[in-house]
Amino acid sequence: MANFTKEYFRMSESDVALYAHSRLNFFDGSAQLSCCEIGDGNLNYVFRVVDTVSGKSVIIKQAGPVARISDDFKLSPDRNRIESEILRLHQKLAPGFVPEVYSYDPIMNCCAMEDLSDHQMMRLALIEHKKFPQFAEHISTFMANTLLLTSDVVMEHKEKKDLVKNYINPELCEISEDLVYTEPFYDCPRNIITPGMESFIKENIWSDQALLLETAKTKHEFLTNAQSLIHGDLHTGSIFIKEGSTKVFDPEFAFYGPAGYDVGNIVANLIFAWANAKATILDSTKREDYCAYLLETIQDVVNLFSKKFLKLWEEQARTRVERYLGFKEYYLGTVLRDTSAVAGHELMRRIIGLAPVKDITIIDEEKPRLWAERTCLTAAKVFILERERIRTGDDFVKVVLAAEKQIGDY
Ligand code: SR1
Ligand code: MG
Repeated sequence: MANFTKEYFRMSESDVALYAHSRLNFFDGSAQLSCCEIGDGNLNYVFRVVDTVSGKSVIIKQAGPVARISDDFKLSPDRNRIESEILRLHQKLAPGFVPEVYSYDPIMNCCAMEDLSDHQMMRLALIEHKKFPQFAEHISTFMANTLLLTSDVVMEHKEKKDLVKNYINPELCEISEDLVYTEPFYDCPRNIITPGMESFIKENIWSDQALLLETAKTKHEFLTNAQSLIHGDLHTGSIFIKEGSTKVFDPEFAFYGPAGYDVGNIVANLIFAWANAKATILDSTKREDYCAYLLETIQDVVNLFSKKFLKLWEEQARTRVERYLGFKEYYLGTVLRDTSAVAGHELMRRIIGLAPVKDITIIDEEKPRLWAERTCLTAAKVFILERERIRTGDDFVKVVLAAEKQIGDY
């Protein structure tokens, strides 16, 4: 029988069923366990274990030594510790918005957590054109709480520095430094480019010196601004959702970085859903209705986040310095500036880089697909170049509508 207490190995489905029986204090002795690998992410192995007698179930997530998407990425399994600890911290800071973690195992580099099979991955739900009217409320609370309450605005500075140390995450950060901030901006062999997009990308992205200069600035902001303990990969594939419930998971990229990184990722991924809807819903009334809902959601996410961030600041700012007149508005302005830049980077890197998103790759007709990619890249440029003026929900939506107008119909 496999020994789970001595040395790490990558578990098969049957190993995981045995592991759940012998190592988790979760199932009865009489349980009949079945196990299935259900992960479709780029990095890890995710197993669902079900007791066919009682119906009880659990998720076990194991980190491998290399990424699933490519052996190029050798990754410390410490990411599983970071993920388990951050989920527990997020549960304290934003109760109800994360799955419950039952255990973390530093030998097998795996954690056991709540099975959210009654929810759906948000990206897939948006591709099915479902609406979630409470999402903006939920995610803005999650982001305002987790980002402000882990910052120097609220935390005692030495305690905050302890967290900076504990969540140093060099290998996962390197992935974002390369895939988000570097590779989309030159003809990198790892980039995946849709046939028909080559000349658009060369002319509009790789040859634009002003844009390249701004990406150097935003990359160094990401490298050096230890502002908040960020989720670090807050796209719609890191969210489980159902009517009335939003659960954020997968915080293995967490580290102390710019708060706007999380907000910008949410905005960009809602724009991918919008581009998908524009390109795939044939009925014009349904299309315009769903697209309007997504734009309104983007607007609400930005505006509600700003409102909640300022309110929480008033309630929780720690010292007199943070209460000087005008400082909180100045600080929020820098977070929104970074939100804009990151929205631009996320849009670029999912169209040009190694890790595309299904919202776009699922568009199988050529013309709408090229339209979606060009529109996203056009908006992305503005988000990066004009980030100093983009501050409100309305500003974000106007960038999307202007890009749509500029590219025209497909
Ligand atoms: C090598 S990992 C590629 C991407 O998948 C993750 O979800 C992150 O977004 C990362 O950039
Ligand atoms: Mg992930």
